[in-house]
Amino acid sequence: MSIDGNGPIGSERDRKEVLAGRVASPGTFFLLRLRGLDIVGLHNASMPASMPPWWHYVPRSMADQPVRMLPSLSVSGLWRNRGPAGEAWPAFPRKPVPYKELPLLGGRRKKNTATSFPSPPAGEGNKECVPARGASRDGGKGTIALARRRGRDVFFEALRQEGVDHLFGNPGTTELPLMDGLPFQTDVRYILCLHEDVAVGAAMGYAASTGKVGVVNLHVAPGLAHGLGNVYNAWRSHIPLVVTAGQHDTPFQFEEPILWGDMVAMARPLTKWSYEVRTTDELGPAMQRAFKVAVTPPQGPVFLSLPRDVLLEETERPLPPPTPRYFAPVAQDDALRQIARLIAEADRPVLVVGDGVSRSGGWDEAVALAEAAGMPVRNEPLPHLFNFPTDHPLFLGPTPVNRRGIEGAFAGSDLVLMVGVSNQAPGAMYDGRPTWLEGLRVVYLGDAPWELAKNAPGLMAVLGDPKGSMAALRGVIAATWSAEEKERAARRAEAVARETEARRREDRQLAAAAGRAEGDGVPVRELLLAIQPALPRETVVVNEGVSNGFLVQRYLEHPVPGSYVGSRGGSLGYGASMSLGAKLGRPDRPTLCISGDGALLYYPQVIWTAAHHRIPVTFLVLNNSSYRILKLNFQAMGGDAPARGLYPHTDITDPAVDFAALARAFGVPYRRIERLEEAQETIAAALAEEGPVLVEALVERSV
Ligand SMILES: Cc1ncc(C[n+]2csc(CCOP(=O)(O)OP(=O)(O)O)c2C)c(N)n1
Ligand SMILES: [Mg+2]
Repeated sequence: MSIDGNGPIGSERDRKEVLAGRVASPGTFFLLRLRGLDIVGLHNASMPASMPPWWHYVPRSMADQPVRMLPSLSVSGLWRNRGPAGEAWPAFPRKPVPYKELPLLGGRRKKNTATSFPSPPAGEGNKECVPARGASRDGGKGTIALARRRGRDVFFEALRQEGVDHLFGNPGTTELPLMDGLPFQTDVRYILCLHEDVAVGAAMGYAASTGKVGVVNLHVAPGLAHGLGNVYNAWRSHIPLVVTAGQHDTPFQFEEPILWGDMVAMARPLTKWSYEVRTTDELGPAMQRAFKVAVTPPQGPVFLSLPRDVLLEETERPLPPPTPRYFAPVAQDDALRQIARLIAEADRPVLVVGDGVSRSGGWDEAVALAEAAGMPVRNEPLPHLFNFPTDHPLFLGPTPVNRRGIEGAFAGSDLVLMVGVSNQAPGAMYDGRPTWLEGLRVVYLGDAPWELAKNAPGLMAVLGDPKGSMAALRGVIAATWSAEEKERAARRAEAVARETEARRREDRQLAAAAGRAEGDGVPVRELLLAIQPALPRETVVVNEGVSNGFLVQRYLEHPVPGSYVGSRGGSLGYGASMSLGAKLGRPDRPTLCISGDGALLYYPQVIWTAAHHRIPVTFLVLNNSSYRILKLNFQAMGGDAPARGLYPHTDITDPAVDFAALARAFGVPYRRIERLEEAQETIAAALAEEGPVLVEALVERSV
């Protein structure tokens, strides 16, 4: 629950306030003062009829908890200094009582002092919620919960059941029923974003950093339209999202009121499932299905339209329990044997790891497979994630996005094993030939059937969970390769390791020689090499570097799972937005967001959300005062304008954007990198700040 929009109950701040407050147990209720409000909860007990519906149940897992755990638990109700019937609650004593001396409800002291709620065991379903005795349907046995509560409370129950603790959104009148429920639940923190596309991007970042589903609530039709850029990115990047939007009351829609639109149709082409919930009874099952569809491979966004009446009306229907989602159909043994044979017979096999590897949790399996088979490794082009430790001796680097780059990357390879790769054309420039090389001998393995061999035909397309299938493939290699074949693989691995080491030496020399190269601004490659030592290993780099995006992939390390977050969609305005959710999902990891100036200027108000909710992201803007990529692409296209040195409407000058003023406007500190030697220290200092910081680097402009 968020009170006054200041974050969820359970924060350190609450702990201090509870220390200063007092819990009393008048009968079976508990009472405490938090953030200046008197909060009353019902503790698995009899239930006055005058209570509003959300009091009718408490989670079973809470029923036995001593009240001293309250800061991490659900509080069932909230009142401002009076009870539901208007009567005054007992006054709080003036003198604080120490936290540990708070009386325990039910008198039982549990050893368990965990700070989070255990989720119900699979199959227990709604036994998690026990009704108040007066409200139960089974003579008070308390085993089924048929509590009446509003639709919007069911919405929050669904989030809690999925372990989703952040909801990103931008509200309007049609979202007020949901907002009205926010103060009465403790599990979800609402993050206010000042544009719907920011909210969707933040949910994407949250999904990327937690592996959970990102949930976002948008305003009705035009609000959804605002968010579709990032829904597009999520769709191309296979990011599991439950995108919701408020809709007008079902009977009102006939009149086509202001802001109304057919949102189901709007969202359909970019989602796996798009649906308008018709009744409050249907809401729980619809939420359950939405989560299921979003996470089933290939993952992706789903959309639910939530009419106001659906959220405001009451239902007794229990929320369906989550279906345990265990997805591990390992590729068939016969197929794995054929793949193992193809690798054994190849001279220069290469492994390409795609986002499906990270999503299946398969980093270790990819490393073990590459080592066993002596295969050098590349990350897939235009990745959403990095899928192999970049500091591993077998790692060759990222894959370029255009035909020429791909030709170079795979020159001489006689077998490419692509695991968990999205097979889209990753670049935006067509040069008259297919991006993926005809004639390349490719084996596809992954859990997204549509992607397998989608563009270039291959030797084999094999359906299977990346993690499990790579582990099994390694097993087949170990069991079936001859000693000679294993020896050959080991020699290959050694040769690759030597190449990798030579490349790393070159990088270090570049970094050391940097500084001399500065012409019309700080050179970006050298800038990245210079800041690398300031980045702790756990750092999450969110990349929207656009013309410099490939350098971010290539010259920064992404050594552990989750180190890199990008988008496969290319709809600008995702980076800074995603970094909000990425940091909220993993507050323990330093988060550096690298954006082009043009990219950041899609939604500079992201910085306000970071400041308001105190989300300590370092925003590094690579300011070249231009849409540089468009100049480069103009040159590649060879049009009439660039032949005369003209690049119409690609400069962000006159006036130049004042990023220092922008930082000031949103209330965050500002730092500037004008020279390469300032870079490392500036980034280290920014990352060490407690809150968000905007760092502007004046980078080279030349094309
Ligand atoms: C929503 C959206 N609108 C427009 C574009 C077209 N576009 C692609 S790159 C780019 C410019 C990016 O400029 P900047 O972020 O400064 O990066 P730079 O090219 O300078 O490195 C634009 C406008 C896009 N990809 N997405
Ligand atoms: Mg730029």
